[in-house]
Amino acid sequence: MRTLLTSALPYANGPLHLGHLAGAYLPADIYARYLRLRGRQVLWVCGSDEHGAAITLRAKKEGISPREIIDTYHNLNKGSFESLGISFDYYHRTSAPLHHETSQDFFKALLEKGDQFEVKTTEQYYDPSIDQFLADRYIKGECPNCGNPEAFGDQCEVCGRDLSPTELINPVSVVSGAKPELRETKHWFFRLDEHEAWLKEWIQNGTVDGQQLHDPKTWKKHVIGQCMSWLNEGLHARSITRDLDWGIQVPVEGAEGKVLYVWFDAPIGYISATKQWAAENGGNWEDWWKGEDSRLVHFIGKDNIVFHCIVFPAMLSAHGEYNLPENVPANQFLNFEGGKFSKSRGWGIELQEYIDEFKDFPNAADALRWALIRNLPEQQDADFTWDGFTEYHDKDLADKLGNFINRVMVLMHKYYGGKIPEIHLATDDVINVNANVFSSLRKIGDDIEAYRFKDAATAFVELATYGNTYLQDAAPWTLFKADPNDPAIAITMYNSAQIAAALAIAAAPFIPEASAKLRAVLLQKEAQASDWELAFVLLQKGQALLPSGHEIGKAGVLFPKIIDRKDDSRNAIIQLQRNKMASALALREEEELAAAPVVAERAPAKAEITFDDFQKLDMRTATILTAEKVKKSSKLLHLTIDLGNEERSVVSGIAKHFSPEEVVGRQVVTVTNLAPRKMAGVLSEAMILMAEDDTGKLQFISPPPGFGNGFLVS
Ligand code: B3M
Ligand code: ZN
Repeated sequence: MRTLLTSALPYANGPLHLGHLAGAYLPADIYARYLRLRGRQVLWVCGSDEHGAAITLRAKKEGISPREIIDTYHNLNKGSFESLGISFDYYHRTSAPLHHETSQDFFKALLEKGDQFEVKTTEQYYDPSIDQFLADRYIKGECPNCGNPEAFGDQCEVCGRDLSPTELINPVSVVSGAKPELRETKHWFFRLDEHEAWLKEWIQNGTVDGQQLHDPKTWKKHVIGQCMSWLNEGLHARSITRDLDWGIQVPVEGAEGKVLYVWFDAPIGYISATKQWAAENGGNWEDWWKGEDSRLVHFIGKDNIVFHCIVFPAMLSAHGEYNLPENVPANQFLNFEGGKFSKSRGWGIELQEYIDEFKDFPNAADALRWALIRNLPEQQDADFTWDGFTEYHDKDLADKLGNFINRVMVLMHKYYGGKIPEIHLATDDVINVNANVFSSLRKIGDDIEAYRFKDAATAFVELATYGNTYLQDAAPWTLFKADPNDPAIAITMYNSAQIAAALAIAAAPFIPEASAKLRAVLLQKEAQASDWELAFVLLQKGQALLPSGHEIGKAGVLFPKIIDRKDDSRNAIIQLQRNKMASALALREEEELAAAPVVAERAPAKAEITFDDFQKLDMRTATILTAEKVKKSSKLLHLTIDLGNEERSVVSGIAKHFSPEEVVGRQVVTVTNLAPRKMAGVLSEAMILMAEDDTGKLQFISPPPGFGNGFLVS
């Protein structure tokens, strides 16, 4: 069985930050490393996404070529990934000739089908001062609905209305400020609507033409929820060409000056990366994409779900022969210290910034990976904090993992000169430890295979805790004082060595640098591709990972604690980050003060109630699992919420303020004991609490990040 993994191709027009890493790269890296360690055939491709209007416009604004931009960021992002141990098998780029050719061939194959495209001529805004048609986002004007003078060509961010550029009053080009002209232009539209029926069946049931391709229970609920809200609204033909001078030429006569839309060519980038890898490493790229014994998994962030679960599968199916993804384990978003990552507001930390500023921090890559893994936004948005970084590092890596392995090494050298002692019979204790270590490795592996990376990390920490408890309870140092030849000491040390070796191996997907160091010291050989598989087989047979007589080396303190009274150097590196946050906050306060809005009048007070009245309310924390628009209503969203031990259907009047995609994964506070009632024909069994801000926009009342569901609010 081959496993082909892809991670979203980052745009090569800016640096990546921690949120990106936690979304589509770190989870895939854990998965890829684990499968390789199990001896499976894996190919993981990624690369830079180097086309699109954003790159073109930025180049125009800065007076440089798009090539300069993409070269800079391709190299920067590729290097950052490498420094953090992200182990792609191939990192390609979409400006490569092979990719252009592959994308054009794909387009031509669809064209030849005859029924996949529709060609339409429409009027679009053109900016004469830069000789370019303008993407919807690059036109601003007055909103016909609310009068906001700064509405965009695709949406008004004040009233939330979806717009088309021609609805704007007094439109101007965002790029040049010029007044755009309407000009006719011809485009190719992909008939996504033709694919709606089978996509629905596939997303909901995992079947295509009655054939079971995957088990939908293995997909994340928020992924299916987002897809279904799209599918239920109905799919439409989508334009897949653009009038731009940067990108892949549309390979049709009469289409000069037109390029493929970036979201058409980018996912094909996964295919061309596979081809390039095969060309350099030998192997047949088609086996990976078309083979019956190949599976395809896309790792992405939630903003890319529709493209990977609807548009690209439709393209693959339209082309024919290609496998569909077996899973798309998309992650939600990661915030930074309570806010969104924002370059302009100086909020967050970029990957390269971390690498540079933590260069003197021991195990910097592993420390960051670990903090992110413990707090991955797998089912709901998560929040990265430096407090969390410190705590996960010190409690898990230093106190549990590092401390245990260190004690085993020191004691083994002290009692037995570093050699695993002989034990003369497999006592119950030996059998027990073997079974526990085996089931722990299996649990970690099962969680990884089910894309539950946070649970896998928890199981890994539990194994370290088990080791510490085992050693502490057996207390060989006490026995040694009484009688250094007590056979119980040998059994304890033999068993502890097995636990330590299992930890060193199981650490590999999460903290690869530390794992490699530990494996070298404990196993006394270079880490091997299938170390996990070998360990698994040995343990299953009740055999030792480190047999009697095997000699282990020595390692110093692996993870020196950050909070350490005697050495403040690591904490000082983190303090620097806190200082940066403080200046960003101060700057923001100044700006906000300068632009202080007139405070809107607050709603008048309501009549007094008794405490007993208040006590009657049953309010609980919940997470929104799925969201879709209620048919024939512009105000209502139909949600399902997770209340910890049950799910409920809720109809909420927030559709004017939030799109369904925006609310999936949000944690909220709900009133759960209102009598159920039907709204627009849909049953509502709870109410979501919202607050209205100065501008009249509704905002969620949310518990702090990572809070559980179903907890009583009072
Ligand atoms: N470059 C968008 C993004 O980075 C896009 C992903 C392409 S994956 C084929 O969010
Ligand atoms: Zn508006």
